[in-house]
Formats: sequence, structure tokens, C-alpha cells
Amino acid sequence: MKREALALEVTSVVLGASRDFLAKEGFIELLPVILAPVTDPLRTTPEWATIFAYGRPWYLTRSMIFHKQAAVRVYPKIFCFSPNVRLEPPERAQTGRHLFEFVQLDLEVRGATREEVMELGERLFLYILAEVRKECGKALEAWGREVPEYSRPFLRIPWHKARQELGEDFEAELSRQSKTPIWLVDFPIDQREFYDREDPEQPGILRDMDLLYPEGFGEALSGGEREYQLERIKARILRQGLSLDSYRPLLALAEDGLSPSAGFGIGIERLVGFICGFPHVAQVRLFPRVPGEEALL
Ligand code: ASN
Repeated sequence: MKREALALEVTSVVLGASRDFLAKEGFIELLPVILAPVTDPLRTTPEWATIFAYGRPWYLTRSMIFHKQAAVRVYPKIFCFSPNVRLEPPERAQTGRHLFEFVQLDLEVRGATREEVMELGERLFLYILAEVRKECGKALEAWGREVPEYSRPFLRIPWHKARQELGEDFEAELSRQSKTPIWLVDFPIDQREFYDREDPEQPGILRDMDLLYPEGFGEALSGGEREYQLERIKARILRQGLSLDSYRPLLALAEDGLSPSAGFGIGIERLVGFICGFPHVAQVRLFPRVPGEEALL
């Protein structure tokens, strides 16, 4: 089988397995939002993709984070295969992990704790791997890749500890050294976005997490508990040096009442790339959008 066809088959099984699993867990699927008056601030991606219509700018969705917080007011468990446009700098073309258009499976649970969504994430990930093994195991083996098997719970390491033990490049190092997926938890407040909830018991530390793939495949999943109280959200926006005015739609929602929630997003191309053992996520997509590169179609 051609590499492109294998990638399509695995992607299709990953999408189907995710839907199956989440439906059994009581989730409903949202249609994606492509254009929004407010989207993820993402401190590491300074460029914004914007279109002007009806007298105002609209942003191409960088993540559905605020829509997820709004959606759990209506329904307690939601997910979406969300296309995201992030104008990554061209230097990120060769990381093997960045496309400027990609899809994430983004989910949110009203009233959940970080630990609850971590547990859900582990079970979801293992379910997807088992389904891929069943449906595409032979094709992958012919390609020279065995679908790995892991058992949960996965190890957890606090951000500060990982940095102390492994130095500046600790995230890549942890992913390279690890034989199983591993959680990085408790990021310092200034390392992440304003919507990640500060731990009331550890000021300056967030109730958030990333899951890292083993074998050097890097970040798999990112999420956490959310700030949901108006005053806390305002304080966090200002702390990041952002303007309250840019986040007016979110503040209006918070004023009306947001629920506590937790959730995460899993990049689909990275997940399929990891399962297939591809060195670059561009190999997963038929029409990849590599930062700074031309596309034929
Ligand atoms: N999906 C992520 C989350 O739920 C946000 C992101 O993609 N930046 O926290």
C-alpha cells in the first residue's frame, strides 16, 4: 500500500474510533467553528489569520477553547474535530510537528477536574490504538511499524521537576527518553494561556497538562481546567499584557455565568503520524499546509 493510502486509512479509523468511544462516554459532537470574533491567544504563534467582513475582523479559529467553554453551558460533554489555522513561522516547517492548518479533536467536560479528563484521555488514546491495531495492524506491519501497546495510568511529572532534571530542552528530551506516553503537569502560570486555571492551592501553578508521545514524537495532547470566574479571567488577561477589549465576547459570557470545566485537544495529524511512525506530520495529510511552503492543491 502507498504511504498516502495508509495514512488515509489510519486517519479514518482514528476518527471513527474517537467518535465511537466518546459517544459511549456520553459526549455529543459539535460542528466546527471556522471564523470567530475571538479565538485562542496562543502566545507562541504571534501571527493571526484574519478576514474582514461586515465591517469587522474575523479570526480563523486557532482553537475552539472559548466555544468549548460556551458549549458546556448547553451540554455537559462535548467534542469537535476542529480545523485550526495557526500561522506558524516558516522556521517551524522542519520540526516535523507543525502544519499551519491542522485538525484537533477538542473536547470539554462541565464540572470535571484535570485528573478526570486525564483519565479519559488515557482511555481514549488506548482505545484508538486498539482499534487501529485491529483495523490497520497488518498494513502497518507491512510498512514496518507495529502499533505500540501501553498500560495506564501513564507516568506524570511536574513541569519544574522535568526542567530541573533534564534542562532547557526537557520536553523534547522527555519524549525522546520515554518508552511510554508521559504526562507533564503543573505548568508555571506564565508559560501558558490565560484560560488555564491557576491552582488555588499552589499559586503560580496551573491545573493543566500535556501528554507527550514516546520515541521523540513530542506533544500529543494539551489541556487542563479552565478559569471561569469573571474577575479571575480579567486578572489573567491583564497579567498576560492583553487587552480586555479584545476578549469582550468571552467576558460577556463569563458575566452571564460560565461553568467550571476541563478538557483537552489532541492533534489528529500528530496522532496519526505517531501511529504510523512518520517523521513529518505533512505525510499524514493529502493536502498538507507546511509553514512557509507552497502547496500544489
Ligand atoms: N485544545 C486546547 C485545550 O483544550 C487548547 C489549544 O489548542 N491551544 O486546552
